[in-house]
Amino acid sequence: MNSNAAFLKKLVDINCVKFGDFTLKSGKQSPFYVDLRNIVSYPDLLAELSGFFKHHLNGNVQRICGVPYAALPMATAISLHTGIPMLIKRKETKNYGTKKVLEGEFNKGDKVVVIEDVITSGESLVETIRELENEGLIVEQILVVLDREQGGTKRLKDKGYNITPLFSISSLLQTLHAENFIDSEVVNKVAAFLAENNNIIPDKTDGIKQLAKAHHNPIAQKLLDIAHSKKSNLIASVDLTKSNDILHFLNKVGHGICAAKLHIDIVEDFSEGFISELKSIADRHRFLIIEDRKFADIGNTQLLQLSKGIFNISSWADMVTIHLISGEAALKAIQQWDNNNKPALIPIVEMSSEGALTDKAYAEKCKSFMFNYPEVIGAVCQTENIASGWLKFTPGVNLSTAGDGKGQQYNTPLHVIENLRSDFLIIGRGLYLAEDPETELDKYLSEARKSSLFS
Ligand code: 5IU
Repeated sequence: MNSNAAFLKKLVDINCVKFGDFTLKSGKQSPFYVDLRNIVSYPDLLAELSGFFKHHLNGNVQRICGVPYAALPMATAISLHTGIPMLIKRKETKNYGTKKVLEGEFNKGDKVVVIEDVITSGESLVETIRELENEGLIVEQILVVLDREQGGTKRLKDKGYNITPLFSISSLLQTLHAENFIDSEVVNKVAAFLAENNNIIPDKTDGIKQLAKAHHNPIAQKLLDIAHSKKSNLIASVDLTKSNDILHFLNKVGHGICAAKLHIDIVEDFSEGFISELKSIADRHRFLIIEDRKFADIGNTQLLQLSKGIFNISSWADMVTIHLISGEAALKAIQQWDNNNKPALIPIVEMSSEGALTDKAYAEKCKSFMFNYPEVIGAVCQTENIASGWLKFTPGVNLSTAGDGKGQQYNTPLHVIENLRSDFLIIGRGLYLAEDPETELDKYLSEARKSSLFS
């Protein structure tokens, strides 16, 4: 018996691979079951496995990262075997604010190998990779113990990743059958199952659904739910100055946006009637309202600006933008504010305009405290990465990247999604100045839907 066959046989012996009738999480019946976690009870097997991994490892890999939990001991074994340092990716960062996504030392640009136990649709690997890349790591290689041959490996390859499964279910069957450990009936049953389930398409929007469920803030949950059901992460920035123009425009594009962003102080004919019409359009088309007020004063003044004056912003805005220039105390004042109608806060960490003073050091300072406040749901930024689970909103988005001659700098939707890794795209003149905003909206939507929020 060769070493592969002996190893695979041992996996069956210790119940990591079972044949029979199993009900999967999806409710589907499966003739086999794989769970490699039990391998931790067999250090000799773990050591053998790390030998297989080492054989496939690229020479230039600088860090090893296992996907929790099953692959963590595997990554540790490889690290001990090769001397390559390991990183631990936290599983639970989403609800933990400022806690680190990764434990262990690394530099941006380090090449990492991701270790996974089993790949099915590839969904969880896609999420892990995204988080590693958000931290500045380069995913050089992905090594997986067992490919269930249900579409995941192809999915990762199509995305351009170098992924190698050590074994596949078919090779496992063949090997075990050749050694007479399983009979033809089992082989045929599994083969029939694989033929029927060779391309599990993960629910395209499962990621965003999960994100919505896990989010600490109900307004963010609502925004994500809307984005999920409309499959749109577009926010229309409606910088029109007449209330009828605003309402008319939103009636046209409302079906394809998850939020409308306003500057209420530029509306020439503001009235309470305008707000009630705005809200009814928002209800009808299911989108939220952001007031881009960019609060930037001391705590007490901000509370007055939020709730007093003719605009009474907190009575209608779901979200507001806020500068953190006055420091943490101003956020704390909003946190301690006794008001049932508190809008969610979107701090401005970086601005899109040429020569903006929001540099790296400023962004770091903002990020050092803003996630401690439950009202904060994410940030407005350009290049900065936002802690996993918080939302990244990016303005300065246009299909044409020529500036506006007044300092605005534009990026294309695809650049913003793929390179800046933003969750929500804020489009102003690109939409409301278009001759036919609805047709233009479709163009933006088809780009915006390439976001990993929907994949
Ligand atoms: N906006 C920016 N950049 C920023 C921030 C806000 O453009 O950094 I903070 C606002 C200004 C305007 C909208 O209301 O987003 C962008 O409109 P255009 O797409 O028309 O440039």
